[in-house]
Amino acid sequence: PEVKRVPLEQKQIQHPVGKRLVDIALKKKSNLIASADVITTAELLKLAEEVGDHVVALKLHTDIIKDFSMDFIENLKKIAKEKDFLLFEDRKFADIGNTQELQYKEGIYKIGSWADMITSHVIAGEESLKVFDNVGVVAIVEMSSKGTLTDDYYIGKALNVAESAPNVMGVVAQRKVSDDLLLFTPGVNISTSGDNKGQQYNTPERVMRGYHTDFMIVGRGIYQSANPKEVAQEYQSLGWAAYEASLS
Ligand code: UP6
Repeated sequence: PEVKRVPLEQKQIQHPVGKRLVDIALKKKSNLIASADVITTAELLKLAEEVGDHVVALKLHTDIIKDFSMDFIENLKKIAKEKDFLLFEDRKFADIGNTQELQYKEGIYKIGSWADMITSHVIAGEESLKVFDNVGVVAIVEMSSKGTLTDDYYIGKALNVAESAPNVMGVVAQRKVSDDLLLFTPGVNISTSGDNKGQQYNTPERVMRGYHTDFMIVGRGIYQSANPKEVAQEYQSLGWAAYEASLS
C-alpha cells in the first residue's frame, strides 16, 4: 500500500518564506510553480498575468532575458502582489560564498533586492549558503536530467547540508526527502516524456503520489502551449487532485 504523506498544513516548516508559500498553496489549492523561461520582459509579464491565478510562485531565469531592467521587476512585483504568488529566481548558485554574495547582490539583476526564493547548489558547503539573507533558499540536491551526477551518495551529503543551513526552506529533488523541508520537483509535463537535450519528464500524478513532492515545476508544458492560462489551470487541478489522493 502507498505510504501516506504529511499534509502541507502539518509540515513543520520553520522558514517564513516556506510558511508563506504553504499558506498560498492552501488558499489557492495549487501546488503549481510555472517556470517562465521566456526571453523578453513583454512575454514574461504577459505569462505572469495569464498564469498568476493558478500558481504559488513564478520561477525565473532572469539571465536569459534580453531586455531585463529593474522597471520590469517593479511591474512583475505588482502582478505577483495582485495575484498572490512569490518570485523564485532559479539562479542555481554554485560557487564560494563570497562570489555567490556578489552574484546575489550585485550586477544588473540584484537578485537579493527582489526575489522571495532562490535556488542554489550546495556543492561549496554549508557556509557558502550564509550569504543568501532575506530569501528562502531551495537547495538543488538532485537533478531531473539524464546522466546527472547527483547519485545517492551526493544526494545524502547534499541533504545533510540543506538540513543544517537555517535559511534553506526546501530542496529540488526527484524523490521523497525529509518532512521538515519543502520538496520542489521540476521535469513535469503531461504531453511528452523528455526533450532531445537530456530533460526527463514525469506526470503530476507520479511526482505527487510517488515522490510526495510539495510543489511541481512546469516550464515548456505551460509557456509553449497555445493557451497558457487554460493549461496552467489544468496542471493546477491535476496537481491538487493528485496531492489530495496521496493524503488518503
Ligand atoms: N530545472 C530542471 N531540472 C532540475 C532543476 N531545474 O528542469 O533538476 C529547471 C530548468 C527549467 C525548468 O532550469 O527552468 O526547471 C524545467 O523546464 P521544462 O519544464 O521546460 O523542462
